[in-house]
Amino acid sequence: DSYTIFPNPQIINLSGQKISADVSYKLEGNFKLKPNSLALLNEIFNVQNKSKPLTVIINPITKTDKNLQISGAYTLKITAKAIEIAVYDNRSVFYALQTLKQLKKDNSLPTVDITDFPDVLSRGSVEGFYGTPWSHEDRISQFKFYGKLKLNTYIYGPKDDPYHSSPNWRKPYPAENAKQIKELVQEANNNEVDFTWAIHPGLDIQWNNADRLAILNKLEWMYDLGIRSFAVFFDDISGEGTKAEKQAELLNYIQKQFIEKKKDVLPLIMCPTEYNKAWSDPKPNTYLDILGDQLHPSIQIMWTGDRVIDDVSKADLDWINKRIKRKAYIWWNFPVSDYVRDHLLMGAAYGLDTTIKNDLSGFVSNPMERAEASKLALFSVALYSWNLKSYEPMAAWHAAAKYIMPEAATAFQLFNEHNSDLGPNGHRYRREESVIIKPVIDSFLTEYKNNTYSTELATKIKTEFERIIPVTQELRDKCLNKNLIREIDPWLTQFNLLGKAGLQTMLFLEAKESGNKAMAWDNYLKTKMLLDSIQIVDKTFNQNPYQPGVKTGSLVLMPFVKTVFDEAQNYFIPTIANSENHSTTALISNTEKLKNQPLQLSNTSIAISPVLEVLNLNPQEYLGIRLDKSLKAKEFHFNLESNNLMEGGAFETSVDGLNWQTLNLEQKRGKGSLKVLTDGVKYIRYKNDSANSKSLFLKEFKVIVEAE
Ligand code: LOG
Repeated sequence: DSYTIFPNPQIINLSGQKISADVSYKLEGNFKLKPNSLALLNEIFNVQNKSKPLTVIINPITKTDKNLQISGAYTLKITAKAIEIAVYDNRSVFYALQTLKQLKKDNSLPTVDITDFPDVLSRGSVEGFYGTPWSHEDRISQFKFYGKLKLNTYIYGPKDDPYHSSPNWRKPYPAENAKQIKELVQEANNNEVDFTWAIHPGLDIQWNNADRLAILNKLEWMYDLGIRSFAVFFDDISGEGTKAEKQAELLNYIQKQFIEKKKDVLPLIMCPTEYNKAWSDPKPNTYLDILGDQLHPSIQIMWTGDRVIDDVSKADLDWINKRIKRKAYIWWNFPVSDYVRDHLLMGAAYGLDTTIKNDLSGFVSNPMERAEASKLALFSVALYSWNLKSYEPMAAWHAAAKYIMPEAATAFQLFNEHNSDLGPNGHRYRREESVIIKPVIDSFLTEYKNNTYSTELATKIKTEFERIIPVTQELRDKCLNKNLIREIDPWLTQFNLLGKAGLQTMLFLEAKESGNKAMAWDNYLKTKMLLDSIQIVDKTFNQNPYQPGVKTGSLVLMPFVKTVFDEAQNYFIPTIANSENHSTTALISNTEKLKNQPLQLSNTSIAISPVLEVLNLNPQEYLGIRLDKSLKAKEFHFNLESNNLMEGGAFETSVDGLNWQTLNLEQKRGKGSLKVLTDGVKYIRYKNDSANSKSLFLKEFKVIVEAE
């Protein structure tokens, strides 16, 4: 028999024997169990069968092994005579029993000797995304999942909770929210999860006594709700709030006046303003060094890597740890999708260095606003952060699909395989997708362009589309987790349509190859209808104001279907091909931060994809759009959320990109629009003509167009 335990124990020796677990148990030893562990014991054993109870002995760890001096560490020895468990703390008992539960198969337990401990002290998630915060039910469900997978940390910090951030961080939660938070802390405790509550005061904090008391008051209120772990976030702010000395002073004040006085709270965590290398000042004695020198040594500092969204490597950690003079607490921005909201991030969790266990103090993942779907990636985070060197991303990804949806694992895996990449995005973070079929598609297209039709390759591609079509129905029918299905439902609809459209394109090619023009025409029309349906789904569901729509198979499968479809269109009606012409449409800007920001293009509009974080425009910097020469600008809509946009700043248009005219327009707090634009305008931009840097938010920058 083989036993797979998630996460993988550090040392496990199976001796090949089995004992019955269909019996009751008798507790011995001198470690007092908490109700959550007692409940687990009662679940594992058959308490009705009192005939020959198994002796379960639980004692504190006596071994001097340094590895076992960490919360959650345990040893577990099963022999024919007894189950002996040694523990570091309550969490250890709970984890030893989670392992025991996973070892139980067909009412028996293997005789085994396990020594187990986590590589990373704090492991879990940071609910730190923009968008709709998780629901109460979502969070409860997360904690149950974390308990089973030995994740011990949840940091509460949804950007769009007004009581976590501005405007209400100074105020107590309304009664209903407070009640829910109390319940959540309970549920977290039951699952040995530390519930960390974070405050995000930096958007409007004043560095005065009133505001530091406001923070202490808020932390007190949260303490009264049961919170015993706290964080202060300074990410995504500008102006006064960003000063390193002031932040350090405030945090040290909280450390002295609150953390040290309470005695029963965990070390304070902070997220810096410069939370990744790309956005940090590289010069010595600047922001990060100031935090490193001045912050009380027991305060943990979060870090996202070389960039906002990035892999995690030894070199990054060496760089940052030296500056902050402590081990970084990793805030991993995966599978968060708040900057690519039309995509689901169901890919494998790869890009994580497996040699850095001694270089980090925590590892938390920022997930998607879709809580249940995020469990796929969080499963891998649990495996990685518990036992780095045994982590294999692909194996973990497959295991995750089986763990989360045993009732339809193969179908779920296929869905995940084709819903991994993010599409082009300002952070330049991409994931591989459709890796099994991609080489087949590439070879097929190469041969096809050389006028060779490979029946063998075509059949393989067709089979893949045929496998995709029934996945949607299967998942909707079989999946027991209804919330998961609700979250991904529009993508399921789209995935089915993609399968059908793909199949029709392959049938088109077959018919064309065999010279059956009527059949080819029929398949072309069917493909067209399916592509129209895909378009309608994209314009109907998930209509958020950032990246509206529903994209599936966007890296490999969809582009393939479109390529073949264009081919078909050209074959029958060459004149109507390429109705949307955006060939020279582009974003124009001289600021580094927008270098990779994508445009959102349609037949009727061009928009810069909104940016979530503050954008600092230095003097003379601009941002705007160039229209393709075939297009005429009709209207202009913008929202740059700023109170001083027009003080030394202006909107300008140009015909040639060289000579610029100032636009006269109405705006309020950086928001406005203009109905008619002069004929011939091909460029439109906002420019900072002042002597100072300007902070704004790129919420909307959109030109309505029509063909010239
Ligand atoms: C925010 C975070 C957001 C994420 C991805 C940090 C520390 N802060 O760029 O709230 O979910 O990136 O968009 C962030 O990552 N800012």
